[in-house]
Amino acid sequence: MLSLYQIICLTVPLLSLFAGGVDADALGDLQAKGRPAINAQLAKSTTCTAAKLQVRKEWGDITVAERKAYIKAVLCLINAPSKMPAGKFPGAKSRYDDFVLTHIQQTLQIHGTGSFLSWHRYYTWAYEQVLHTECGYNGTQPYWDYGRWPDPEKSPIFDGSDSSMGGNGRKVAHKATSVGPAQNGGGCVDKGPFANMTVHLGPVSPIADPAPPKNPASNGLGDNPRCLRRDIGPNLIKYASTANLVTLITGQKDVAGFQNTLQNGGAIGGSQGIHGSAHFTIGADPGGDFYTSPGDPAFFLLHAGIDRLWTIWQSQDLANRTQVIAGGTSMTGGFGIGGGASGGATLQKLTDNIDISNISCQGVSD
Ligand SMILES: *[C@@H]1O[C@H](CO)[C@@H](O)[C@H](O)[C@H]1NC(C)=O
Ligand SMILES: *[C@@H]1O[C@H](CO)[C@@H](O)[C@H](O)[C@H]1NC(C)=O
Ligand SMILES: *[C@@H]1O[C@H](CO)[C@@H](O)[C@H](O)[C@H]1NC(C)=O
Ligand SMILES: *[C@@H]1O[C@H](CO)[C@@H](O)[C@H](O)[C@H]1NC(C)=O
Ligand SMILES: [Cu+2]
Repeated sequence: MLSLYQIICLTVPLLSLFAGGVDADALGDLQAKGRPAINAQLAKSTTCTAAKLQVRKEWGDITVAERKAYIKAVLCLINAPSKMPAGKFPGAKSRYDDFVLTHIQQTLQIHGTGSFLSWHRYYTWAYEQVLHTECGYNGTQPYWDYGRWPDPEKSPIFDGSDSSMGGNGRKVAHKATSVGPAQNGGGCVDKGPFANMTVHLGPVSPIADPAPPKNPASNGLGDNPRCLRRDIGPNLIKYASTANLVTLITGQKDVAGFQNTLQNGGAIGGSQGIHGSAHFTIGADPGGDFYTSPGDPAFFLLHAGIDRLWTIWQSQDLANRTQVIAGGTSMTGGFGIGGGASGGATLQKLTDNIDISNISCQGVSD
């Protein structure tokens, strides 16, 4: 386990710097503005040095060969056996499912809490490490810059080509959900490298129409084989426009405001916030399930994008924004977004451990 303090100080400089000079957009400008502060910190560090930088890039800025190498590694995880104790979690069939399982089990402790940003940073980093150590991948985790692709079905991420993260779901008749209108898919993903992917875990909190089949176990951890579905369209991603991303970063001066606006919306981000709008842009099943959403492999591009936003926000005032967290230990137990102290949560501390269960990576386990 790492403490929240460690994850913040170890991984910001190592993991979250991004290619310079690529984006001509306003978010890229903020990234460039914050870069000197990060460079200065790197120059002072003996452990997080420039030589160790892993530079993550937007999917649209990597070559087709690089996309295919990433896809190949993800398929390797999907085809590798689970490392969870045999028989304990019947729906954890693959090594990929181990990640989904971990997210399901911790959902209420890692959203709307003090660890939202850092837990997902560590989780995405662990995934990137496992792609390296167990699947021979030598690139970095690509990210999704939501504002760059207002029509996501036409983006190289979701265009259904063999160098995409798969296409939309097949267009089927379906109804609006609680978070937005019916979009352009709704059925099984039938184009690209993840066509015919089988999802095993969940659902736990499905909103998709038509509803996915119920999991045989009430905790969603039973085996429930079904196709990967998506319902991609432009209706929600507009809340994660470049203008809104910039407003988030320039408008929020403390980490509570930053993380809560990101997750909760309000004036920007619609009813679901920028984070939720990106998730529900993938939608359907399991992408639209709060607990099971990592079951869609585009999840990790999405969360590398969240990680990037956090880093850009931090870099605008690095000294004040690196070792700070705010919020409680449980989404439902008080101190959550807008919540007061009640229901048994405590305030999260930087010394609290961050736990990604049995997923071990580079010598760091539990
Ligand atoms: C990284 O992996 C790609 C695809 O497998 C390969 O072509 C390339 O040579 C590798 N690069 C290094 C530096 O090992
Ligand atoms: C998906 O399954 C269908 C029906 O079994 C099959 O025709 C198609 O070739 C499969 N596609 C991929 C990419 O495996
Ligand atoms: C940190 O924030 C305080 C209060 O806003 C400000 O006075 C100070 O200059 C900031 N520190 C740095 C290093 O920017
Ligand atoms: C982690 O692995 C250990 C040893 O295999 C096992 O006893 C424990 O139950 C596992 N934890 C989870 C959450 O699966
Ligand atoms: Cu999550």
